Amino acid sequence: MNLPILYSFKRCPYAMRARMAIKLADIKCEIREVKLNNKPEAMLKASPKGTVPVLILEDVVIDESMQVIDWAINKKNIFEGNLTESDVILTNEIIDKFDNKFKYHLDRYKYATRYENQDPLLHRSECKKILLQVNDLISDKDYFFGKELNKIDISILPFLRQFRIADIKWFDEDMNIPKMQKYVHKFLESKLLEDVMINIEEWKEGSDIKIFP
Ligand SMILES: N[C@@H](CCC(=O)N[C@@H](CS)C(=O)NCC(=O)O)C(=O)O
Repeated sequence: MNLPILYSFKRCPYAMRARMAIKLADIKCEIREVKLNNKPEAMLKASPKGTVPVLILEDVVIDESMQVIDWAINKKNIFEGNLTESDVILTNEIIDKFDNKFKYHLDRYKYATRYENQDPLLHRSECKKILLQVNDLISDKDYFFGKELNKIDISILPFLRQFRIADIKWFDEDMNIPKMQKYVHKFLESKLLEDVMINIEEWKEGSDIKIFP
């Protein structure tokens, strides 16, 4: 049987969260690192919208990161049964908030020059407002819901990492949301992040097969 093919880009937060789910589920894939300014024909043929991650299975193409995560969770029952019904509802609400509102302001903070007439600090303060709301919901243990890693952690932490990178000193020293800062740092020091942030040469037609994880 052919391995699933995963088109990925190391620093893309969407691809990162998909790789984390695949790593946790330990599903072997052929990983193809792409450059966003030079997307392979084969990827665009499978998914013309041209975003990563793209996961190609025998019978279906999954080109939305949350769907890749759900596929991996369901296939291997990772995170099985450790959440209440209201935690599941909260998970969906928070992921939605990050994918839409937070990401909107994050892009205009981190990549302000790509947008016209945008004040990056205004967008940073909008992001901070969201973080303050979310902060009240985070446990004081290692992960969002306590001691166990869950879908919510792998889904939102890549965006928090990106937010920090926009101004590391401000995030670490001046943001002043200690629980959130601790939550992000725990992730930055994790083996899971190390395992998914591997350097892989750009894939071209005919490249050697690289297996992940
Ligand atoms: N909703 C998509 C978004 C994926 C996405 O936007 N990925 C970015 C990279 S971080 C991308 O591929 N952008 C296309 C481009 O820059 O050409 C998902 O969750 O998979």
